[in-house]
Amino acid sequence: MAKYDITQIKGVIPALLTFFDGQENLDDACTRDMLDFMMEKGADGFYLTGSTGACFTMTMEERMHVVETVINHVNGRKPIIVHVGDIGTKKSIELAKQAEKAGADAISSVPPFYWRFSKDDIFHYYKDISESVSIPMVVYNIVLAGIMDRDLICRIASLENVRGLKYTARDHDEMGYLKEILGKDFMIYSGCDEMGFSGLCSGADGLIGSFYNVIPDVYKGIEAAVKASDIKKGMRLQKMADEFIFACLKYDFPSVLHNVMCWRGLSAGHTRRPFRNYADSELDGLKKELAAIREKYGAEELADFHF
Ligand code: MN9
Repeated sequence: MAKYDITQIKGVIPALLTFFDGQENLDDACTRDMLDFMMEKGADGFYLTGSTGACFTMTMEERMHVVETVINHVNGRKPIIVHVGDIGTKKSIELAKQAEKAGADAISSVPPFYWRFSKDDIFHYYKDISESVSIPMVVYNIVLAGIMDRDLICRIASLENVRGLKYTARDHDEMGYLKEILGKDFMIYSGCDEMGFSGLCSGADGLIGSFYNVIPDVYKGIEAAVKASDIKKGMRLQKMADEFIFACLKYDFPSVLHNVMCWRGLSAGHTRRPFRNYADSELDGLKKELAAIREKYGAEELADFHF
């Protein structure tokens, strides 16, 4: 049973990586360790089996297994949003129903992709999925993908069970506008980690993204700075986070995140093909760059990384 109302789902929410073992099988023990680490560092909830979680490389059963493993382990301590997106509505409905049954607090989905679906097709995709369950739906709009415009988002947002939007973009005027017109109880999550500070300043209720797997604590600092109207501190932390992110993004994503998490003293598993796994020795340059960022900012937040 869902435990949290959508309006309680806020703060820093990792779009959870999926942790595989060396043979590309799901690694449940590793997943539990990673959840513990993130909760210790302040994660306010989890967004499962999204693109950071390599969902489109997984079978339906595997996606459901991750959902069950995470929900059982988190055990109501934090809210859980499950990404159920797929190109087939029927498959997404199946995933949505399982998520609800497993105890998820909300579902989410990217719009159907690959083929050029009409606006009506996309509207009906969200309608059919959101009406198949009683937990709320968070629409996921990656602005750069150019699939949904403002009118379509507002049309989808008028559906009864659609209660939030994950908005991934590098500018926030549109996001702020949507928050304004959709109202305070319609939750908006900023999805671009490089823009976390800006997102919160522009009215986002929370942050959902991939780097919160690795440095959730840095973003808790950003969130606290915004709450305290400490612009200087918020900007400094975001600048540091940006340099950290840009350094990592010179390598294949999300593969590299598994290695970077290991440098925090964790055993962060593997990704699966076609994503590649890096040998640590291939990442000496990245270690040097991240160490230099730590030095430049005198960053206590990065103190426990072994670079
Ligand atoms: O979930 C992620 N966006 C995409 C949101 O994967 C498209 C972000 O967290 C990015 O990975 C991050 C790095 O660019 O901002």
